[in-house]
Amino acid sequence: MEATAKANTNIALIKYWGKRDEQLFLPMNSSLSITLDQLSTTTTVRWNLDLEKDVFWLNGQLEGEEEANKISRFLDKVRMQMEEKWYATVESVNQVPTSAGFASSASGFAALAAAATKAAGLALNHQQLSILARQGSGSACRSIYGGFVEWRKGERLDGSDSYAIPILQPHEWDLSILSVLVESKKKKVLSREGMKRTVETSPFYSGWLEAVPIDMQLAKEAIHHRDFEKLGRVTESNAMKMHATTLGANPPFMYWQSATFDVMEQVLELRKKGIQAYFTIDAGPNVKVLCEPHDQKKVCEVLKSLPLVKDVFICHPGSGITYL
Ligand code: 2P0
Repeated sequence: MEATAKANTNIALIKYWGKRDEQLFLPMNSSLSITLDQLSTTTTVRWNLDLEKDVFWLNGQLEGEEEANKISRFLDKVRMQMEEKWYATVESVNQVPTSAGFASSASGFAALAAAATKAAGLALNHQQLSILARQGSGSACRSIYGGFVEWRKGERLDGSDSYAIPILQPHEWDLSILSVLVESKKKKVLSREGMKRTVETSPFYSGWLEAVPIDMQLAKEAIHHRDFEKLGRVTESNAMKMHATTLGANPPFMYWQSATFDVMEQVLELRKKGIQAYFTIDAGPNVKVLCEPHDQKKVCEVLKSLPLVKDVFICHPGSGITYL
C-alpha cells in the first residue's frame, strides 16, 4: 500500500485562466504548456489501516490542518475508488530552489495523483490520472505528460472530457525556458482568487475567451512546424491578454512589479539586437523567458545582470510522471 511518484512543474504558453466549475476544476478555456525537466515534486503515499486521519509531511515538516485538509479532500476522490476507506501518510519533497517562489501545485498534485492511486492498487491510465490531478489543481492535469501538452477544456458537465493530451515529446523540440526570479514572497492575489474575480467582474474577460482559440491554433501550428518565432510571439501576446483581464477586474489587480517590467523590456531589447527571446508571466511577478538553446547563455547573462533579478534557473522540456 505504498508508492512513490515524481512529477515536474509546467509553464503555460497559452494560459488556463478562469473556471466554469470550481468544484471539478473545469476551465473556461483550453491551454497549452511545456513540462519542465526540473522544479519537481516527489511524493510517497502510504495507505494505512491504523491511521485515523491523513497525515501530510512537506519537505520534512509535518504540515498543519489547513494544508492537510487540502490533501485530504483530494485523497477523498481516490478513496471513493477504493474498497477499504483507509487514511494515508503523504510525504512530499519539492525539488525547487529554497523559497524560489515557483508554484508547486502542478507538480504537487500530479505526483500525489500518481502515487496515491498506485499505492491503492488502482491501475489508472494517463488520461484518468490527468482527470484526477486536475481536481487538485487545474494546471496539474498537464504535468502528467512530458514535453508539449494541451489541456482540452472539454464540454461535459462531469469533466470526463477535460484532460491533457501530449502533443510533442520533450526530445522532439529542445527549447530553453529561463525562470527569472524577481520575488519569492507569497503573492497577494492567489491565482484561484484572481481568476474567479476576473471571470466574475472583468469586462475584458469575454475578449480573452474570444482570443484563446485563435492563439491556441497559432501555437499548435508553430509547434508542428518547430517555428520558434511564431511560438514566441503568440506565447507573449497570450500572456499580455491574460494580464489585461486583471486590470479590468473589480477591484482591479496586477501581478507585475517594477522588476517584472525590467525583464520584459530587456527581452524586447534582446530582440532588437536579433536574439529571439520571448517572455511569459503567470499569476505572479516572476517572468519566464523562452529562447533557443544556442542563445541560452547570452540571454541568461543579460537577465542576471539586471539589478532586481535575484536568480535565473535554466530549464528545458522534461518528462511526465515517473514512478520511483
Ligand atoms: C496556467 N495559471 O495555465 C495558469 C496561468 C496561472 C496563470 O494554472 O485553482 O494553481 O488550482 O486550478 O492551476 C495557476 O492556477 O489554479 C495556473 P487552480 P492553478 O498555468
